[in-house]
Amino acid sequence: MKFSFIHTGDIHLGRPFSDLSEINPKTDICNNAGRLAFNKIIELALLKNVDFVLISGDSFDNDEHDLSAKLCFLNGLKRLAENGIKSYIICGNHDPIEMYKNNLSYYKNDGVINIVGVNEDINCKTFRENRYNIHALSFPTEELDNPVNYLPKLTKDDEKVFNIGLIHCDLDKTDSKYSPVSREELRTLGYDYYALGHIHIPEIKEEKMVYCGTPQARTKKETGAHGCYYAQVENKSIINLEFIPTDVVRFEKIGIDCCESENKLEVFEKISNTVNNKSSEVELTLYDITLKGVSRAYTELLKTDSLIKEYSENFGETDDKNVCVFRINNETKPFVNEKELLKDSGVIGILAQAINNNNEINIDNIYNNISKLHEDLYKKLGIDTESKELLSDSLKVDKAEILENVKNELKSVCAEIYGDM
Ligand SMILES: [Mn+2]
Repeated sequence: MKFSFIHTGDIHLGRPFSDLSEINPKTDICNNAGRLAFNKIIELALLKNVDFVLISGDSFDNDEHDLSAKLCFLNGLKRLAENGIKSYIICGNHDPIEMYKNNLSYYKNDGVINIVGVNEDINCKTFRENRYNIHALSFPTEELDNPVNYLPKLTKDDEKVFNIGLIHCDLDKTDSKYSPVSREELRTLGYDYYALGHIHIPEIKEEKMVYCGTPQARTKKETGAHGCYYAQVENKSIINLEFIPTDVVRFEKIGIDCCESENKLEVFEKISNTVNNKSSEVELTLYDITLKGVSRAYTELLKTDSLIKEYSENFGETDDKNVCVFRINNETKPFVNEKELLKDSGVIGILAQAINNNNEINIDNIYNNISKLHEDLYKKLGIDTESKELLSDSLKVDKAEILENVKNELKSVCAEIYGDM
């Protein structure tokens, strides 16, 4: 008893890229990426000659179902059908059944293409085939409660074959509007594979519970490779579960150390060298850069209105490679002369000396020194003895809390001055 399938979902056809507003890198590629990624999945299904394709909800991004998105989806499913590959599709929170009902003439279930809840008055359905059952649950509207309230437990006959749950849900959540469910609850269903949708980052949550992720990332949060899962089943167990990338455009985050950079130009050159030395595995890799470290370029970077705009104008066009910087986040720290800090007569000086003197920072000493500093300040400001005593009493009461605060302050000041310690 052998068969294979592809698990995809969260295709979000029609969804534009976000986070690219400031610059426009190769807009055409980005505009077509979602459709191209879906087409790659269809090609993959044909190449692997799988028995069926699972789509775990959110095929479309919104109720518009614009014509090119509809065409892309329907043509893909038709190509599968023409090659004897069935498709099982559920509706998610972005494309619930009620949206398909507005476009009913486009979507006709024929036993080969199956969109659960469209052309029928149910939202939960079990497809019983020779070698497998698929228990599928669609969102009727944009919200749904716990999926185990709908999905069936297995009968004796069901247990003879491989059982798949096709579910759009928020796993490990309790307060979600989008079909929240715990792993324990899912396990009680006793299925052999849970084809999950809703979360856009691909992840095998545990042996049988898999989020396929979106085949094409659209936002800077969706970093890394995106694709689908290809599964081979033999004798009621999965003998191979493989993640196959299908993305055309990829978001990557990199941190760049600016310790050695004297000015903005040097920072920009470093960014440019870094990204141009990377090879893109896809048509376009979009880099989200974070500048780090203590740098002499700090003030110049800080004063620049839009680093990404300035970088793109001067460095963006020079490369014809398939990499592009789309965001520059400045987290550098100011360069500080340690000797100057040690000479400081205020709190900073006390902290700097404490750090300089000892690896084991003596918090009591710091506290006493700061108290002394305050005392001098009271004298200067002419605060009378009584109110000073009251203040210092209250300080004593909260000493533990104050020390904790000083400790935290100290940590953040250290990180600011010396970089992360
Ligand atoms: Mn969703």
